[in-house]
Amino acid sequence: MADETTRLATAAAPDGTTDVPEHLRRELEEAFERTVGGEGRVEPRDWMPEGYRRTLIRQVAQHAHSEIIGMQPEGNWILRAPSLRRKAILLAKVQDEAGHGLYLYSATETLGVDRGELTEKLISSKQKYSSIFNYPTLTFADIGVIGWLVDGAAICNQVPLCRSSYGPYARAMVRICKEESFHQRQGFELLRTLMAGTEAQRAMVQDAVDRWWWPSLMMFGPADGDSPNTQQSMAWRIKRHTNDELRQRYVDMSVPQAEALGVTFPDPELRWNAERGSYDFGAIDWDEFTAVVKGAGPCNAQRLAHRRAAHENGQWVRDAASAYAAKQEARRREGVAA
Ligand code: BYC
Repeated sequence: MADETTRLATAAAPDGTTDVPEHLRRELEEAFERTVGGEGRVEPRDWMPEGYRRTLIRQVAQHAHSEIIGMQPEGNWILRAPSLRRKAILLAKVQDEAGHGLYLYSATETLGVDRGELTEKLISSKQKYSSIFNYPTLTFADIGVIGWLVDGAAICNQVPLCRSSYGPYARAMVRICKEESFHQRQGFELLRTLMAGTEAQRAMVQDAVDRWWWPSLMMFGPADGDSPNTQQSMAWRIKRHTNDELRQRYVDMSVPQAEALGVTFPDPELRWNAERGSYDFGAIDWDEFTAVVKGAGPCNAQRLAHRRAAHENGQWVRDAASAYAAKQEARRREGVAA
């Protein structure tokens, strides 16, 4: 962000608080607006409005939690993958998701919150994660469909976030999107292999597509008219497109891929609209979306219980790491004193 703003922020609030005199606050706000409006990047030490900081913490933390919880539906199939090759691919993908969660938690920490604090909020249901991970993975075709559709939706949603106004988030998204592209291709390749197999394998793919299509459309969030955060997030250039714009882009991208694969989407109203130059599609079941977001999806309880148990089982690792860090610090001090 502009040096000017950093200088102002430091002069105004050397202790890092946002409690600055009124005349300086106006200057800071104007400089912030100039940076965001001019496609500049806001960096961690720059002054920023409290609402901007809180919105980012909310969105990036939810995103990080989604990556971490998102390991569970696919992790379910690691031990049952049908070949060593498929097992190695799936293992690498799930590890990538853990990495994405870590980049995103790190980005969130630059906003002054601690990862431990965010984890507590996740496991006590005070913060959300994506609705999509509350559905079960019933067959190995689900692994292909998650790669193709869920990662496909993630790419649609996340590529524009590489241009998000907050520097650490935008930079984390660049690497995440590259890896998501690979994930999507592996999913598509898995499904192509199954589609070239037996009748039963093709039916298994179609069944998985039928179960995942509508939930994947819900990943983009509520319709624009019901999205309380979009307008402000767009003005701050945290989000670059509305939920409905990205959902439409995803539908338009997915239909030709489904045709190439030889599967159909479970939507009788899905058809090309030449006037709009886009596909029309049927109504999303927003009652289902709301229920899943509120915790009543098929796997919400299981996902959270598993995450909670993993956190508790990892306590000894955190204790050991803290004890080691304290010992190193004490040695460093002794060395300095000697
Ligand atoms: N599920 O005003 P809105 C992945 C919440 S990771 C649950 O439109 P916003 C992957 C929303 O948080 C996928 N909650 O919000 C990982 C808000 O609640 P609060 C995750 C949802 O933030 C592993 C309320 O509904 N991707 O792809 O402007 C393997 C109102 O919504 C959902 C990201 O997080 C949902 N689907 O827009 C494979 C991307 N949708 O907080 C793949 C980054 C909405 O006000 N995030 N809500 O109580 C975003 O782009 C935006 O946060 C969203 C929502 C488009 C998701």
